[in-house]
Amino acid sequence: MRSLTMPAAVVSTVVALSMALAPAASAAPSPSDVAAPSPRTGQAPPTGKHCAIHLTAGKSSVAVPGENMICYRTFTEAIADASGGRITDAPRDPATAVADPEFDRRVNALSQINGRTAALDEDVIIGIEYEHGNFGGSSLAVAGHRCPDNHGSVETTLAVLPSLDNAISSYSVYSGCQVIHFADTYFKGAFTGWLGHQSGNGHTYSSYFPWIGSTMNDKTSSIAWR
Ligand SMILES: [Ca+2]
Repeated sequence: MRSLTMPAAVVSTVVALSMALAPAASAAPSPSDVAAPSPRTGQAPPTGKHCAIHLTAGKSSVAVPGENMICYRTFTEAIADASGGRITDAPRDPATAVADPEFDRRVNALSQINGRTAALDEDVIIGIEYEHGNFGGSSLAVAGHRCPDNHGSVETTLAVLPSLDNAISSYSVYSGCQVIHFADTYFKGAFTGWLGHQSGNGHTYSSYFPWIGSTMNDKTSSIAWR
């Protein structure tokens, strides 16, 4: 609001008028999770918490903080961790990264290591979860099995959300995987259905979901990839 100098009585009238109009404006559906794109995208300081969890072979589908999951102040650090040190210069916030086709290409390229396809126990980023709509706020980057079998079997599971529990509003899925979100831990309760590219089969494409939908918004407590 501009700085105004006017008599107190006029100010009171303006305030009263504003208050009278306010209910109609606030009654419009406006999910706070749908973050407006920042006009300063790329310039904003990092906000929130950015975690990386590894769910590859022999590791639990439950996080053990400090063992298979570490949280950071920037998305850059979380992606460096989740990618096994192969992507060290991702943007500091996830919304900027998602808007960059090169970031998408590099995440999907993790499935190829020096010209060969990654083994199932090698770190591949299979999904990223976000606190707000349009990939904003805090994030959780998940390293797990690539999805090699045309979605025939579940490859990676996260039975209890160690971060962003009941807080996910958008998500992306990589490395040819599909993903399903459940409202309760251990894959129970309401769910989204399997979503992502129609055919994985070892290919390296991604799918982006800027809004998980009102039914599941801020409810996810477990996730699986296939
Ligand atoms: Ca839940």
